Amino acid sequence: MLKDQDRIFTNLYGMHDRSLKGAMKRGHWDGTAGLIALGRDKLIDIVKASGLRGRGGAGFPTGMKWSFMPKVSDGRPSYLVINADESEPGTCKDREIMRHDPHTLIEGALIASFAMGANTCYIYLRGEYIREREALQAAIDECYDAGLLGKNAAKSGFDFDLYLHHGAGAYICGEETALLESLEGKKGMPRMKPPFPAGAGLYGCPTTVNNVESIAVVPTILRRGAEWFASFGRPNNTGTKLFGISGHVVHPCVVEESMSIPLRELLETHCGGVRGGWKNLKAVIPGGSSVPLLTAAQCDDAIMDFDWLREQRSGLGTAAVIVMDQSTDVIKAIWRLSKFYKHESCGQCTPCREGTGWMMRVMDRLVRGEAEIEEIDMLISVTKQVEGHTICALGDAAAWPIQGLVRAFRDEIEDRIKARKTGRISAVAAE
Ligand code: L3W
Ligand code: SF4
Repeated sequence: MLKDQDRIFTNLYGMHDRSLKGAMKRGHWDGTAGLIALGRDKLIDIVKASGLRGRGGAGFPTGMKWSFMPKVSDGRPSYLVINADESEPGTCKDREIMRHDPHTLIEGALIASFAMGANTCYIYLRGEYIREREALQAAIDECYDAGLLGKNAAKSGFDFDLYLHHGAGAYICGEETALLESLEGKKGMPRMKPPFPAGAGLYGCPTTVNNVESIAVVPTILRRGAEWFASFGRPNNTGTKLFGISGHVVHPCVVEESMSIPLRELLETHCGGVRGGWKNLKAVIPGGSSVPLLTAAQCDDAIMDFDWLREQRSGLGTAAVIVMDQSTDVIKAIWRLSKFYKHESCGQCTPCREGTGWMMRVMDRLVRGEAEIEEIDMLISVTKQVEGHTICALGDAAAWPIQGLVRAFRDEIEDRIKARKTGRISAVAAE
């Protein structure tokens, strides 16, 4: 379990002075110019050595991503874009950083932008995040007034501007290239990759898109050292991590813990455990709605990191842990996600546009027990035709939870169909 002194986001735990003065008391903005003076290569090397992997869902190594940005400008400006479009169902960890610790993010934005040669950074904020917009904008204004942003930011000799852009509430704008389209004033539709944003991103210029948490941990990594950060978790899965736990636990919460913490320890230490006790657990979605669920048996040994969960054919994703107890209609829970993905598909590629509708309609009948048993295999076949055949990851995200459901709960699906046929149950009311 993480000790208090090893928490980066100390202000999430009731201190609540998010002003510049409060942030400085906690050590933020202390010697920032000295950190910048380390130079671009050294900063990137430290982030690489820390083992930090992207906290937005994919877990791509952050230092490596930064190293893709041009060392010498070809005349085009470079940009850092911070993805604060936190919309993955179950996920509300970045919200906590922006509400309570906005200066940690802003200082991280300055240092990261310097490391990538970007004089401008945009924070793309989820449309529904009104309080977070107020907190961030107030902090940005304070920083401009104090000379921490703008010309010669924080007396570093580096000119740096930071803008807050408020989105309009579309999930797909959290996909990095759709986000860039939206920032350019267009419809939020994902672009084909490659080219990756580091080659051609915002306005066709070199761009790195990073998650809020990935950027906000950087100043502390630099102050406390790469080795300190790398001392938490397992090899290739290092650092402290925010987990957002919701569903059937006694106290849902967002908490910072060591990467690779066992799931059971996470829930029992911080959430009062599963409602009705561990034996009452039915399933857990460990990383936001896009990853397949874990069965209760898998949860017994579950380790909360990228590699362990990937080996279980699930994923850490955004570390949004959704807990379901025995009272859960798990078929209906996954059906609700299917409805979400159908609604959020941007519609530009056929397998996703049509496939999400197909999947939702079959799931609709499975919930009611009205399908034929053979349709379960047909549904899996549809998921395989969507998975890996689309422009962006939303297609995969729609397919994987259904595959996980059928892998783990096929008996329950079949039982419902049989019970409906024999008149043992009536239609389960789907919303
Ligand atoms: C240069 C290469 N750059 C990859 C970069 C790429 C991106 C990052 C990860 O999806 C996942 C998705 C959601 N040269 C590169 C390269 N990059 N190869 O690395 O890329 P990628 O393609 O692995 O993932 P992605 O498209 O960024 C993110 C999943 O996260 N997810 C949802 C997250 C939702 C939120 C939210 O609401 N805040 O984060 C949860 O699991 O399904 O699989 O920057 O450019 N060769
Ligand atoms: Fe749009 Fe879906 Fe294609 Fe992504 S996979 S580009 S959301 S249609």
